[in-house]
Amino acid sequence: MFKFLKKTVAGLTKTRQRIANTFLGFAGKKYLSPEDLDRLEEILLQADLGWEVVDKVIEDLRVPDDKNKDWSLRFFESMKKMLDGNISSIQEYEVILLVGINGTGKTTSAAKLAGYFAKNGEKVLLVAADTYRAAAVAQIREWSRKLNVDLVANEGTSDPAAVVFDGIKAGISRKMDRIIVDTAGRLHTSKNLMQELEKIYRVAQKITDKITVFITIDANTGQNGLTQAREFHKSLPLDAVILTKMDGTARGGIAIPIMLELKLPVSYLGVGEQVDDLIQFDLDSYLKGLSGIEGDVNLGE
Ligand SMILES: Nc1nc2c(ncn2[C@@H]2O[C@H](COP(=O)(O)OP(=O)(O)OP(=O)(O)O)[C@@H](O)[C@H]2O)c(=O)[nH]1
Ligand SMILES: [Mg+2]
Repeated sequence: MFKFLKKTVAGLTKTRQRIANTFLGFAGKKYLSPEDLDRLEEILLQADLGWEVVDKVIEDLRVPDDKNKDWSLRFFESMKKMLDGNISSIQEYEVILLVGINGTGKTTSAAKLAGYFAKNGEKVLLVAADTYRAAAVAQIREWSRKLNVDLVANEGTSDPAAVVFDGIKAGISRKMDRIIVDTAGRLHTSKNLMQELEKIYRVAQKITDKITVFITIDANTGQNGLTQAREFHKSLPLDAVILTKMDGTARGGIAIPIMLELKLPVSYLGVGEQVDDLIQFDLDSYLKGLSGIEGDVNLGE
């Protein structure tokens, strides 16, 4: 568990830096001046926590601190109060479909998930349903070799729905615990490609209803990630988000508006390019990572 927290904290380094420094600058203050609050507001908005959340946090922190509590701890508590009960989790079924716009980390996340499940002793099958680029199949084939998990691919077809159909069928008949389907990147504004995705989902559903759909969102894209999820959701029911490239961004607060505004759980964070750089989302670790609190927090409960 500690390692888990450490990894989340490390993955949020860039986002945390300015937030934590701001709180450090408030050390010893009983109350925050209007300038302090303005500064904090700006920093939190830059981290993509979203207006609604930032507004509430600022209101909470406006109240003088008579117990001399750390401001970062008060931030943590305020965020936790807002989020507790507002975060759902999902069941992860045997078929996992990864969707999202180009370059957001679908293939890498498919590989990371395959590695994660295989490590837990599950039988995993990867399905290469990105039929647009030969390099896409090569990329996932390379991962399947590295991870020593099975792969279904068909370079002879340009219909991804056909590959998905064959892949899921093969996975079920081979009694796989997980069938992880990598799809091609597509812009939510492309009508044809979104229709193709609808078809992929329809075809998968003909075989099983035990499908979990993850959208990968690159944390660097900020609020645009919300639009991507909203638009994809019109074509197929998204279950949860994998928020990728958290390691390289100062905008890692975006998980919060995703969960509060879209009501979509964030299930995993991508924190690097290696197979182990995927962590299950855990609210406490995430909030500690953001606020700069490390180690156990005693909330006096
Ligand atoms: N630093 C970092 N890089 C990542 C992460 N996830 C993916 N990447 C990198 O981002 C690039 C794109 O990742 P892919 O997995 O190929 O993205 P994709 O969504 O499959 O791309 P398309 O299939 O072209 O749509 C690669 O160079 C990955 O190594 C992450 O969590 N952190
Ligand atoms: Mg890909």
